[in-house]
Amino acid sequence: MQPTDALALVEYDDDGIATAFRADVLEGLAQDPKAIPARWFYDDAGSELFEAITRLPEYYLTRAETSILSERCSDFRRLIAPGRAVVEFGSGSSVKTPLLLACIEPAAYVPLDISGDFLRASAAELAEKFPGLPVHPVEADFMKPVRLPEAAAALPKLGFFPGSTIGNMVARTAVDLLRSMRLTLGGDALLLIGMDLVKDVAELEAAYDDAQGVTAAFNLNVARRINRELGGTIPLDKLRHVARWNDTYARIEMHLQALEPIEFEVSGHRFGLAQGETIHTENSHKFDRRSQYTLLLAGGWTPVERWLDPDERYSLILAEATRPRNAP
Ligand code: AVI
Repeated sequence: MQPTDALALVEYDDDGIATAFRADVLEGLAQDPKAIPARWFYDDAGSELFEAITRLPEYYLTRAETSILSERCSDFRRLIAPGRAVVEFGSGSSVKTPLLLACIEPAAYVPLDISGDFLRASAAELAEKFPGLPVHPVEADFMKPVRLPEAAAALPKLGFFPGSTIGNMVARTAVDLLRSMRLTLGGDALLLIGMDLVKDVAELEAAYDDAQGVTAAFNLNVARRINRELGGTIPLDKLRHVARWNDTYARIEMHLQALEPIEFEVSGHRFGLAQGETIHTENSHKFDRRSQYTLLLAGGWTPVERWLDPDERYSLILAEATRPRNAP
């Protein structure tokens, strides 16, 4: 995974120090412009802050997606036959996943996550809610093809990738992921994927720079984590959270911007930021129908149906694995 992309394998050495974290941070801070991959947001504090973000009035994504999932059950039942193994990419959400599972009569549920702790907790919660449903959690980096447990491998699959997490990846990484999902899920698979939409810039920027400052705390937490885990000396009070729309790439970018010139160390290496210089910490791409279809098709998925929430701010798309055929 190259810098600025989300979600990759985390490797821990014998001392329990995230060697991949150190490598990414040192490499990213040596770059111009500086960047740290967004996946490092999600330590315990960062995951809690993200949960708090999903409840903010400005952060419409989670509520919009949940409303589509609860209102479109009859459509899902029509398009997704019973008996599929639902393979969720990332540990399941306690609200969204049950809405889908209760609707479509799955034969198994397979949550995939790189973090064993989150995975076990959410799998146990799900198993309790759906006592008759076989649950097979798999601890794996889903950015690469994953071998599924035998009991699920024999069933037709429905991939589930909610939350617009695909938007945190640059196009090349998003296409790699979609192609690897197709390998994981098989040629007869379906994929239900959430994707946020391009909209009014003020509304987008507010969603990523909320009045209570929760997103600012989420962004700054990665610098706090560097100080704690990598012997960093980043002066947190000299950094400010910036969320800005990049129209060329159709994405909200989050940055940490230096309020004055600063110097600091990370793992014994010295770095500096000029006043106004930033560390780029996240991309959150937004889509329209055409850009969604182009991305899905490039990744080997043919769109079947697309739903919007009542305010038309967010979309959920059902796609099927594209069958190999000669195209003109
Ligand atoms: C996880 N991901 C889809 C969130 C997003 O909206 O891009 C992460 C996030 N960053 C700031 N607020 C939320």
